[in-house]
Amino acid sequence: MKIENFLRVQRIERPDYNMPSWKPETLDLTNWGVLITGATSGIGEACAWQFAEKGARLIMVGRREERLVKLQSDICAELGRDKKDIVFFAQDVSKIDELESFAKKLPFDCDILVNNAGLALGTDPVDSISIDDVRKMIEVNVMSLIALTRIFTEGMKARGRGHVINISSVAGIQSYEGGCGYNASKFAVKGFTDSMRMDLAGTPIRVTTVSPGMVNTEFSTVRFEGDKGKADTVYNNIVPLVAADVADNVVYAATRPAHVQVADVYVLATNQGDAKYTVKRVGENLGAPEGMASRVQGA
Ligand code: NDP
Ligand code: 8X3
Repeated sequence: MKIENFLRVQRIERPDYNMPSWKPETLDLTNWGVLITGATSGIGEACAWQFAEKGARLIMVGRREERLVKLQSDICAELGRDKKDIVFFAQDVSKIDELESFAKKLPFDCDILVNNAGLALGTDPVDSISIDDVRKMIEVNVMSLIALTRIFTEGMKARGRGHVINISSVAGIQSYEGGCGYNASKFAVKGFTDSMRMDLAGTPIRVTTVSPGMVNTEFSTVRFEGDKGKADTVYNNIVPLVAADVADNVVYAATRPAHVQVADVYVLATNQGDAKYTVKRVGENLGAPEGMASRVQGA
């Protein structure tokens, strides 16, 4: 439908749009090319599944090639998709000098860029933080995201469609002790994304940040250098988000009608009030009064 007609139908000729039966027309992602960085685990992997389920073509990126091989074959088998539409590249996105040539190898256009690859390293205070670790966080969380955005927005602009979805964090909204390197990187993501949204305001390209709180993925295991026991204490006696919850937010933003730009999705676990200082470890009933736990899920 032409945009003029679409707007007329949406805004003028649809007297029923306040009725309970009205649903927004969602964007059909069939054959849209979605590039997801950090698709080998956690939020990126969950995004791959949910975008594939919507009919999008995928370019899945990460360093662990064996995981990408398996993910490609699992998605194709489970969803009946063709391997030529669900492709992967083993690429370290922090190798900024390689990204231009990486982009030239892609078999189809990137219409939706999900800048998800990222990590936190350590919880040391500022006077003992490892500068090497900070550099790694800035390179992956910030520099690669900026470089990939620079590379792909040019084509999106020329083709007249596109969406950049940057995975930020509650850590980009609120700082906490022991987070200075990671906080710096995620505040940078937020600053960059808000600014680029202004740069692209005159185009059909939409720009979104998704800013989650606690999500139980490999994130904390990476942060604590593989110490799973330490990682598990982060999620002790609290029901955290899972990767699919965040992927659901990402796909929500991507599937809104073309004139709707979800600027930011800030999503926390129910028993989390902020990044670290209001985390109520009240267990599986989410803090419902004794005997009322079954009501939590809507029963
Ligand atoms: P995971 O550790 O499960 O996933 C991180 C992903 O990033 C992996 O696929 C990893 O792939 C990829 N990655 C890391 N470094 C590189 C690199 N140099 N090149 C390419 N890919 C890389 O964590 P999450 O899924 O939780 O994290 C995803 C994003 O969500 C991150 O940006 C994180 O900061 C953010 N986030 C996470 C939260 C949480 O509580 N879990 C909360 C808020 C935000 P590989 O190692 O194979 O390269
Ligand atoms: C990851 C969540 O709380 O460790 O972005 O910063 S947190």
